Amino acid sequence: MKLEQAWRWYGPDDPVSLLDIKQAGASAVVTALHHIPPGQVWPQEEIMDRGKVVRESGLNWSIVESVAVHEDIKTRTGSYQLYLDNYKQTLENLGICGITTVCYNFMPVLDWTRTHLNFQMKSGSLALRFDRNALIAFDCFVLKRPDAHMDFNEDQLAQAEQYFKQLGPKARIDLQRSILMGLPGTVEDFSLDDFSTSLQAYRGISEATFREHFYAFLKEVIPTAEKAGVKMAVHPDDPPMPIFGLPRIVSNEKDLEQLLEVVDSPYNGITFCTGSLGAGADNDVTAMIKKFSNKIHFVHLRNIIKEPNGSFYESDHLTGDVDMFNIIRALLEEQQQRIDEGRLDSRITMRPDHGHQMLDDLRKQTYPGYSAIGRLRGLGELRGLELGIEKSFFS
Ligand code: CS2
Ligand code: MN
Repeated sequence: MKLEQAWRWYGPDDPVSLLDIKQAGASAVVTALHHIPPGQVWPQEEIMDRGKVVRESGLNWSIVESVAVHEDIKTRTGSYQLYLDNYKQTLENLGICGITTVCYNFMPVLDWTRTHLNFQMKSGSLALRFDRNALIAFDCFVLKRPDAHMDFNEDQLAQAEQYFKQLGPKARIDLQRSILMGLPGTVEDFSLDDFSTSLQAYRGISEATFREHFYAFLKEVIPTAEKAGVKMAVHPDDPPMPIFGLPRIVSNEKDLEQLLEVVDSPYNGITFCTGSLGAGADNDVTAMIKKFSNKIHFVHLRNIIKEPNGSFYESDHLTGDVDMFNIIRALLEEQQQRIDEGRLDSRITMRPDHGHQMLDDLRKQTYPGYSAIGRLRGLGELRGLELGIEKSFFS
C-alpha cells in the first residue's frame, strides 16, 4: 500500500486551487480554518462546510494542520484556562466532523523562522534559507534585544557584525520582513515593537518551566483527544535550536522521547518533519524515524543542506542531508507493521513540506514555501522514490 499523498491547502483564499492539487496527484489535503484566531472555538458547522468543499473536489480531509495553541497557554498567563477549554472543544468538534489527526506546534511566538525567503539556487529557482549570521545580526543590531549578545560567543558576534555591515538598506528591510512575516493565512506581520513585546512575555520562562507548560497542555488535552478520537501530532521546532532567547523543547530525540512518555497514549504523537528535525546538528533523522515510528501520525517530507555554523537552506526533496530513501523505506515498514497488526488507521499520510518557487510561479505572488510547481516537483519525486522502494522491498 502506498502512503497517502497529501497537500497543504490554505482554504478558499489559497492561490493553489483544489483542482490544481488534484492535478498534482495528491489524494488528500491538510487544511485549517485559518480565519479563526488562535484560542477561539472552531464551530462544527464551519468544519463541516470546509469538509464538504474538499470532498466535492474528490479529495480527503482527515488531518488538520494546524490548530494553533494560543500564546497564553504557552506562557500560562492571562486567559489560558479559557483557551484550553476552547482548544478541547475544538478537538471535540473536529472529532464529530470526522477529523482523525491534528497537527500543532508548541513554539514560542513564531512558527517556522527563516532569514531569506528568496534564496537563489543555481538554476534560478528560489528557496527558503536560515542564515545564522543574519539571525544574530537581526537580533543584536536591528531588534536590539536586551542581553542578546550574552547568547553568542565573540566569534559569532564578530561574524554577525561583519555580515550586517555589508547589507544595504533594502537587504536590511528584507531581512526584517523575512523573519517577522506572518504565516500564510494566520496572523498579521509582526512590527518590531510587537515582536519585542511578545518576546518579553517569555522573560523568566526557563526551558524547564516551558517544558512544564507543554506537559501540562498535554495532560489537559490528550484525554479529550482520546475521547474525541483525534490523534494529536506535535510538529517539531523549526529551526530546532533556540532563537531570540526563547525556550525550545521539541527539537531533538530526547525532547520527543520525553514528551511521548509524559502522556503515554496512542493519541499523543508526532508530526515527523524531516526538514525541521534534519536541521539540528545532532539529529540523526533516519534513526529517529525508526525509533518513534509507532507514534508518527503525520509526515512532512523536505530536505535541507546544513552549514557548519547552524545555517541551512531548503534543497530539492531528494538531495540534501536527509536520507530520503531510508526515510521512505522506514515509513513503508511502519505502515506494513500497522497493516499486519490489523489496524484500521494503518495508512500513513505524508505531504511535501515546502518546495522551491520556480518556472511560472516566479512570476506569481505565492506563499513562501507553498507555491504549486515546486511542491508538485517534490511530490512527483517522492512518489517515484516510494514506488521504487515499494516494488523492490514490499511486493
Ligand atoms: C509547516 C509548519 O510550513 C511549515 O514549515 O511545516 O508551519 C507547520 O505547519 C506548523 O508548525 C504546525 O503547527
Ligand atoms: Mn514541517
